[in-house]
Amino acid sequence: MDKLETLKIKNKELKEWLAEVIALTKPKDIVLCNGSEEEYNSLISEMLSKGILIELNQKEFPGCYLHRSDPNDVARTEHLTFICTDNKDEAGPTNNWMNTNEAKKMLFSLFNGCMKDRTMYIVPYLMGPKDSPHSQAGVMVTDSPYVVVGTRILTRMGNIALEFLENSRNFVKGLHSIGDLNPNRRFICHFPNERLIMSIGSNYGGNAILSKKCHALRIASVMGREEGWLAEHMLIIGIEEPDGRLNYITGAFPSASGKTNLATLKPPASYEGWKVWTLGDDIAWIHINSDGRLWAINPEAGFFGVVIGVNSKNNPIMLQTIKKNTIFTNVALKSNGTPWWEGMDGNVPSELIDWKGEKWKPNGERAAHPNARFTTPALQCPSLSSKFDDPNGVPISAIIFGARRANLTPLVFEAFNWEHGVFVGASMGAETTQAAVGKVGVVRRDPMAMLPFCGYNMADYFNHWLKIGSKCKNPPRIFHVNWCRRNKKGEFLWPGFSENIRVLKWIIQRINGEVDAIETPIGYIPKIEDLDLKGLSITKETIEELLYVDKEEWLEELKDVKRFFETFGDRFPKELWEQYNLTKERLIKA
Ligand code: OXD
Ligand code: MN
Repeated sequence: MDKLETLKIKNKELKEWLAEVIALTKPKDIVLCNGSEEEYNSLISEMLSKGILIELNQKEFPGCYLHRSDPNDVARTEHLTFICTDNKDEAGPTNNWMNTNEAKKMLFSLFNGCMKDRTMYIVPYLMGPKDSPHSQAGVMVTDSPYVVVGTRILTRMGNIALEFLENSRNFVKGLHSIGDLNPNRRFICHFPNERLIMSIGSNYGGNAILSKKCHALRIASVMGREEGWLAEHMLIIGIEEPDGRLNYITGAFPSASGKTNLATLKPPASYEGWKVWTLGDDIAWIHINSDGRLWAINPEAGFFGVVIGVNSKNNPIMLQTIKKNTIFTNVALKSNGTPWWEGMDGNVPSELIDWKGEKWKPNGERAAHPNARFTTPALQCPSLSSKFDDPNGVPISAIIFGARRANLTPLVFEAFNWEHGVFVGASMGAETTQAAVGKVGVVRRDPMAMLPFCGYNMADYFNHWLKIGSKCKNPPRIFHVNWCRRNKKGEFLWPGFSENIRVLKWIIQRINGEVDAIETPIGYIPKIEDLDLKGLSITKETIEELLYVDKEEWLEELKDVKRFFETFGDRFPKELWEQYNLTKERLIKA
C-alpha cells in the first residue's frame, strides 16, 4: 500500500482497484509505466538479458526482436475465453459463459500470490486518438514485460492515459498474469457489467494484451450497445482515386483472413494515381454522426498481424513497416540474425533455427509457426492516413463483409438495403484459420467476423445493428467479398492481394451510382463489363465462375444458417427471419 501511495495516482477508483489487485497478487515489485522510450528500451534490455527476447540483426532490422512463445501458447484459445455474468442469456449461445461469482472465486484462487516473485506492471493505455470524444482509457496490470511492450506498440500507452484519467473518468480494468502457462489453468474472463477483464495462463497477444480483443471488442461491444455505437472487428481504409475523390470503407473479415493485407494494399502499377490509405487493420469503433452517417475511429495504435506470406509482392507496405521497431513472435531465424517465415521473398534457406529454437533443415515441417506475428507501430506505416489521429475519425461509405470460402460465395455482391446487409453479415460463414487454437479450414458461422469477440448475446447484437441502421439517415452500403473461391482443381480463381483494388473500384462506383448491377437472389453482383479486368490474365469463364450464384448450394447453406439462427430462440430479430425467408423464396423462384 505504501508503494501505491508513492505512485501518485489521482484517479480514486483506480487507486482502490490497484490496492485490491496488489493485495491479491502480492507482487515483489510494482512499476507504473509512463510509456516513455527509455522505459521501453529498459524493458527490452531486461528481456534480452533474461532470454525472453532475442535481438535480431540490428543493421537490417533495427529495433527488432524475436519472442518465442511457449509451444502451448501460440494462438487465441476461444474455448478458454468466457463472458461472466449473472445470467447465461446475457452471454448468449455463441459465448462460453461463467457465473460472475463462480468465475471470481476460481480466478481469485488462481491469482492469489501469482506475482510474489515477479514485478507487477501497471499499464495505463488510451484507446483512440488523444482528444477524441470516442476514446477510452484502460488500465492493465500484468506480470509480463512482453505484454507491456506489446501494449506500448499497440496503444497510446503511459502518461497520456493517466492524464486522461485524472478527471476521474471511467476506465476498463484488466488484470493479467502469465500464471504458469499451463492450459489447464488458462482463463480469459470478461465481466462486461464491471468493465473488468481477468486473464491468466497465457502470454499470447490476443489472450494477454488486454487492450485489444478483450477491451476494444468484447467489453467495448457491450458499451457500444448501451451507448448507441458499434465496436467491430473491422479494418478501416480510405481509397483515393486519381481525381482526388476519397471514400472510406470498413471491412470485417475473420481473424487471419487478409484484413491487414487489404488495409495496406498497394495498388498495382496499372492503377496509377490510386492510393489506399490505412487507418486500421483490425478494430473499428463506429459512431453515428450528426450528419446522419457512420464515422469510424481505430482505437489502436499499432498492428498485430500474421507475418506468414508477407513479401514484396503480396504486401510491400507491411514488409516495409515491419523492418524496424517490431517484435516478431514465433518466426524462424536465419544464420545472419534476420527473421524468416514461410512465404517470404527469396529461396528457402538450407538451414534455419525454427520457431521453437531448434535447428531446422527443409523437411516438410514449417520453420515459422503458422500464426507467427509481428507487433509494429502504425506510425511507421508508409500508407498511414493523415486522418489516423483525427478525433472524429472518418465517414464510412461502405461496409464490406469478407469470408474465406472455397466455394459458394461470389467474388463480390451487394446487399439490397441495410436490413438485408445485416442478414448478410449475420449469416456469414467462413473457414477457420490458425489465429485460434482448433481445426483450420472448417466452415463455421462467424457473424460479422465477431463470433469470438462479441461480449454479449449475439441476438441482441443483431438487433443493435438493425437499430443503428434505422437511426442513420445515410447508412453505409453493405457488400460481401470472397477472395478465396476455388475451381474444381482447388486453384484460386481470383489473384487477390493488390488486385482486390478492382473489386473496391466497383464498390466505389456502386456507392456513387456510377454502375448498374445484376440482381440475384442473394444480392447485386457486377456486370462483367463493369469489373475492371484490364491487364489481368483471367478468362471470361473464370469471372463467370467467380460471380456464379449456385441456387442449390445456397439453399443448402441456408439450412445451416437457419440452424444457427434458431439457437438464439425468441430473442432473434424477426427482421432477420424475414430476410432469411425472402432470400429462400428468391432462391426457390430463381
Ligand atoms: C487478431 C485475431 O489477432 O483476430 O487480430 O486473432
Ligand atoms: Mn483480429
